[in-house]
Amino acid sequence: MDYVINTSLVQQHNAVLRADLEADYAALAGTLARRGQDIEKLTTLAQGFQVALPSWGVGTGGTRFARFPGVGEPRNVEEKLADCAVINQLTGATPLVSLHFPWDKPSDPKALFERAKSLGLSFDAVNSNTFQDQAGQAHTYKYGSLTAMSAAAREQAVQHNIECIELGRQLGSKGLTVWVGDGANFPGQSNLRGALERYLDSMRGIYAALPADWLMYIEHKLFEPAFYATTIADWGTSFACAQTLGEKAKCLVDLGHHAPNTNIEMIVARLAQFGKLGGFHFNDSKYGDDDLDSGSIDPFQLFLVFNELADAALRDGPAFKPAYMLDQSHNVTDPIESLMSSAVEVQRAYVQAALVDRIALAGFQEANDVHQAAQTLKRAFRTDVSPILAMARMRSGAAVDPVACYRTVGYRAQKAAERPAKAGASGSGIV
Ligand SMILES: [Mn+2]
Repeated sequence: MDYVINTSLVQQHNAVLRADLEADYAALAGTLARRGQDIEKLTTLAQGFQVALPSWGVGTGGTRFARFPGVGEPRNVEEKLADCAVINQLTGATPLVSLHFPWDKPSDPKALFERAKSLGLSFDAVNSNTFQDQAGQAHTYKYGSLTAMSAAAREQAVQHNIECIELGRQLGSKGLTVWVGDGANFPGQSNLRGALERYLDSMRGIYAALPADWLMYIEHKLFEPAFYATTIADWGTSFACAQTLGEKAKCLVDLGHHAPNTNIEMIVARLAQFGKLGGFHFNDSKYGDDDLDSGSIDPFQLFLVFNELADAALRDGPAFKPAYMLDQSHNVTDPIESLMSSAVEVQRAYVQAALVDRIALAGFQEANDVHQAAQTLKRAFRTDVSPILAMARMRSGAAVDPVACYRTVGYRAQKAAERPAKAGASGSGIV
């Protein structure tokens, strides 16, 4: 395997922090033992956690006002993979990468597959892009893609998705995520029911091209770029479409794609109950689709989402396996640092949710002991599981402190020298 960071540097970093970590770990083990919880089981759980990286997240993102590029940004999909490999090497939690076409379209899919494999990476769901026009494209998506009035534009969008499936198949992917920004900016612009009928008709064409062992993830988003009526605006529409299309169609929950104060964990519970929870795009937000780092604004919400996932896993068993992916835009931080911290925050919520005493919780719910039921969740959320996460990393050969290690080895400075900026090459986006 090709390690991007010299493994001896990671070991040196860990050696410095090892004694402190072991002391913190032993203290937490004692606390958890008094609660009847085995820290070793939690550490094993943490070691098994995986969340996919978005290829578009390793370049600096931007807003609709401006993009302020960082130094040493990846300029092509191979360089994006190298950055993803760093994140995985130091966190031990991100061996999967989600590609976005045509941004990441490889000239030689087999070579890209082999390159990823040599870096210890494989490919999660691939993403299609019909929310912008590509150079030389025959039909514009200005007025929609899968829902466009133009049959030729719709067909072009369907064919692009089918091409994504074919590329993904060659890369070992097992899923296609479809997000369309289609909708209307003004009342009267579009017949609301007609647009959804066209969407379903287009999606049937894509669904028919899915290999037997693939899933199609339908991603909803409340608004933007359509500001009046987005065709797939909410989980209800997404659910209805997934039900209509068939078994292989599932719903994808992007945390930022909801109105402020929406009870996202309840959406998660509903979709899980009816077998349509396909996966997640994790991020955080304050106002809208901010695409901020996971857990940076509302870590309690992230915990409550994982609390529902833990409940669903207990009810549904091993068959319940939603796909975990990050979807963030890093505008003012080093994207590698943000993605490492975000992977750790999602993993933290996963482990905290495993701390919930579900038997006690069920008892408090049964007895209508509202206060203690709420406190049962709070107690798990308040537990600082950092030593568990750090120990899981050390045992997996990753870094005790990923960001500190990353800064020590000087990866960004090295890339700044090796990767002179190339205008428009980043392929970063907000999706
Ligand atoms: Mn998303």
